[in-house]
Amino acid sequence: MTASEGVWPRRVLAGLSGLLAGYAALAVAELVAAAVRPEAGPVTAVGGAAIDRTPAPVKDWAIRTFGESDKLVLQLGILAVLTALAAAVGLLATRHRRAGAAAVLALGVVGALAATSRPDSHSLLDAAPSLVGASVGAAVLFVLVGRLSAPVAGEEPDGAGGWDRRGFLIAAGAAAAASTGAGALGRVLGGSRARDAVSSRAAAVLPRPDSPAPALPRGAQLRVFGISPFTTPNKDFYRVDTALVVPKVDATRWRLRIHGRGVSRPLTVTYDELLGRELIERHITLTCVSNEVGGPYVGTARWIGVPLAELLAEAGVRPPSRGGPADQLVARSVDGMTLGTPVEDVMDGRDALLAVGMNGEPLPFEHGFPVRMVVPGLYGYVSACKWIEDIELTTFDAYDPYWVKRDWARRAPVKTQSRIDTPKPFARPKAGLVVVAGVAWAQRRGIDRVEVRVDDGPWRPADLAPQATVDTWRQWSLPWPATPGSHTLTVRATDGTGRTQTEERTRTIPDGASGRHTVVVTVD
Ligand SMILES: Nc1nc2c(c(=O)[nH]1)N[C@H]1C(S)=C(S)[C@@H](COP(=O)(O)O)O[C@H]1N2
Ligand SMILES: [Mo]
Repeated sequence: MTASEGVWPRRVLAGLSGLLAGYAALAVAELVAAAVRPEAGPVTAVGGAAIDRTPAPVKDWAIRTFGESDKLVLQLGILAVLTALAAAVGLLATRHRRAGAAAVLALGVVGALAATSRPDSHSLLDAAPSLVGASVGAAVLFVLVGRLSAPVAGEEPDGAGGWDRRGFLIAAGAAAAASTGAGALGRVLGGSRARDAVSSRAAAVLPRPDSPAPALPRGAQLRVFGISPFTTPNKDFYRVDTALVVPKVDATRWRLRIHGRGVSRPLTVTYDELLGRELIERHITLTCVSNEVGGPYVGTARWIGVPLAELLAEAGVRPPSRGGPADQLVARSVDGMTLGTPVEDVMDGRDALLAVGMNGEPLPFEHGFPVRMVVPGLYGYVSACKWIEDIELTTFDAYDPYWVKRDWARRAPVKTQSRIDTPKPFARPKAGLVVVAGVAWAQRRGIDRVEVRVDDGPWRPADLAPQATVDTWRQWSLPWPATPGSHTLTVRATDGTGRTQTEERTRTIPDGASGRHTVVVTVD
């Protein structure tokens, strides 16, 4: 064998050794994570830590650009980086075997630091998956690369060509098979927790609400093709959260704790206890502060839940206006997210809910099963904690929750907004009557008027569907005698206090986008 023949495949095999070491490390790590805590697995932990540390403008951009695929994109990115790193470490190891193994261990330390620094990490044991995985990975690399550089009796020990081909193949095959076995076992074990959660959801039976949602007024749903349905089906409801893996919570083991300042009777409630309480059902429109003007992160559901104010009152909580010492309610989720809501808002008589149901079924996992908060009138990040497990009464001075630490506003009531659903941007309708239609929302204040302007023409009042409640959006439509050419349609809404949506455009950060939605169409 000549040196050149030997060198090329060895490079490739070195890269392959790195990949196999990486594969072994991840598989073992996931197996350990299944035993310790699934969220402590390196990919989830590093991804979560990356999300935590992403500057707000970048996060905003990612939500805008990738929409709800942002987390898939992140995971694919992590895998791509890991693949490149693993191959590089393999190449490094053929020159310096120890350095290669040390590099794998160093990556394990990164994973361990990420896992233990997550807000949902409560134990140093969360470092174990990454550390154990990396140790196994380092050993695999050490052995495989050893085969690649071991001169074998009978072959010329010429340095380049002398290596233990058979030994390498056997070791590589064994490593691949063992890793696959470990990974599969990890999946089975990890899956059992998720299965408990899934069966607890399947077994959940929501009682009929004591106070069902008032029937929608006739005509609340306009018959216009292309308009957002008044009630957003669960499968179409927008999803915004930082969870790389949707938390699967077993409702039979779930508890909610209410404690903190001014809580004279701290409470812990179970899922069954919540279902046994007075349940109310309300249509409420939920909006994300990251929604751009005209954007998709808004939806209306029929939420079933327990009035939160009553539960707080039982715990002895008084709102600041009645002398209570806490002005901020901090909700914490099982994945360590924190959201801060004004206590005054939750207790001022609005339908603030600990929601258990969404459009007639138990909350979907993506939307917070078993229990989430819903508070009409506030953006989701200051009110709508999914997978909630803890409510702490505190003050705005004493504590900044997750998004506030990242420069979003402490208090964020929903801004009056309106959206043109149809025609779509760059549509090419035929000249003649074109129906312009959409939705407008100003939760807590209601919508009084919606107007549409064509190009620089006068504002023309749209026909409003009857208002369901001040907490829901309102559909509107306007027949427009469209003339050929390019036209800009603009919409503006006026809320129940008589204030018209501002023309001034602002970014979503810090407290929600303002400005008017426009759609440009070409009439043929
Ligand atoms: N645990 C948790 N709850 C959360 C979030 C989150 O990231 N984690 N995101 C909030 C934000 S920003 C919004 S807009 C709403 C979105 O709720 P949805 O995904 O059910 O539409 O959930 C809120 N609750
Ligand atoms: Mo949000």
